[in-house]
Amino acid sequence: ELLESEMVHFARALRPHPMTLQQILHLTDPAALRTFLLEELPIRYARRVQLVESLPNWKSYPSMRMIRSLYAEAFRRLRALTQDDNEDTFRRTLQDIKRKNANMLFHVVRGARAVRTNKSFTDDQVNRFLDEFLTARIGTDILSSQYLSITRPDSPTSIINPECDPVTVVRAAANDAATLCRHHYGWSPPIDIVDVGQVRFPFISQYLNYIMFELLKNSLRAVVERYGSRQAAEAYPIRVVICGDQDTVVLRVSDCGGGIPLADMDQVWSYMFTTAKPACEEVAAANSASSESDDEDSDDDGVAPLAGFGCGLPLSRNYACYVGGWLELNSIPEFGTDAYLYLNRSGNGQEALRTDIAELPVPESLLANGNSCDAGGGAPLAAEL
Ligand code: W6P
Repeated sequence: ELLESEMVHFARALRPHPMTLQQILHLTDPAALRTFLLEELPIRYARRVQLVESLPNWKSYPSMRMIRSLYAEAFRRLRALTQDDNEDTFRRTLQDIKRKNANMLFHVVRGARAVRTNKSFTDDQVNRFLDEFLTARIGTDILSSQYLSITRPDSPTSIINPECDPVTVVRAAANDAATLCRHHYGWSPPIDIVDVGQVRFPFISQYLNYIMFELLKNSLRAVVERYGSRQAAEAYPIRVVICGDQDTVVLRVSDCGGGIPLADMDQVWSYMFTTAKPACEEVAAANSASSESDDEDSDDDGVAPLAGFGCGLPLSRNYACYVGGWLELNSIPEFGTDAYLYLNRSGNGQEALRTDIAELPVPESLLANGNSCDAGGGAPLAAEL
């Protein structure tokens, strides 16, 4: 009860403080960062709880119940800490939260797809929910990772690379994507990396790697399917251009893989669609897997998170947008596709967190009896969490 009302208070009366990569990069004093995070993370987790509760009938979706309870638990554990606890206690708490939340992406995308099967929402609404949720998740993830990175006993460092070299990142992503492509198809099309001028900028290398790996996989697959052999594809290399000015780093990936039908351009950005398998099959699988209990950890078998999950493009754009970047796809049907990734070079873009709360409905936990709500009616659950 105390926890519930405290979470409501945090979510409604307090605001997260959107940061820039430059600011996070310079949070290098463990004690100061801990003081900040002891206040900031509970605010952000409480809002995540409230975001889940803003979905009508969220209680009828096992994934949503699980997500809510994971964040409520994270909130509770952080609020139980005080300034007097030592750095190690705080560190272990963050590590534990991180470990418990490792499959969050899987749960929320699956949950959102299940929500969508009830007709009370449009794709647009569910996609917007996911964009807001996932952007907020990147934020807490980076802040926690920053603390864990600067307090690492072996080599304390920042989660943000102040001198991120996009060419090095692209080369690594291209090698990985080509290896995967060869594994899958037996050969892989050529990739040309055009390095125009020595760009260095503060960024999270893992995120840039994720985005470029995702784009290159798509281009490779398109070229493989269009040309059929390395020899035939030799004249149509995938080209990556890396350049930009003082303010912006631009990475363009061009392929001659036949393009995307213009009518399909919208669904490329939807979390609800996947080229791997139809979203409805996954939802069906998810529903049957979770109808017995809330144990949804069947995905946790060491496979790379979200491999083949089918929403790499919207996720990539979400990463890009987190600090004021942008990702765009342009198709020439029957010819090829250009992907443009724009990133803020200064590191001064603020986290794209929603800081207003006016539109959020009164949280259910404030309402009289717990089993309220209407709209749709998902499968009732046997057991409460
Ligand atoms: C395609 C489809 C696609 C998606 C994303 C990036 C590049 C490409 N190329 O044919």
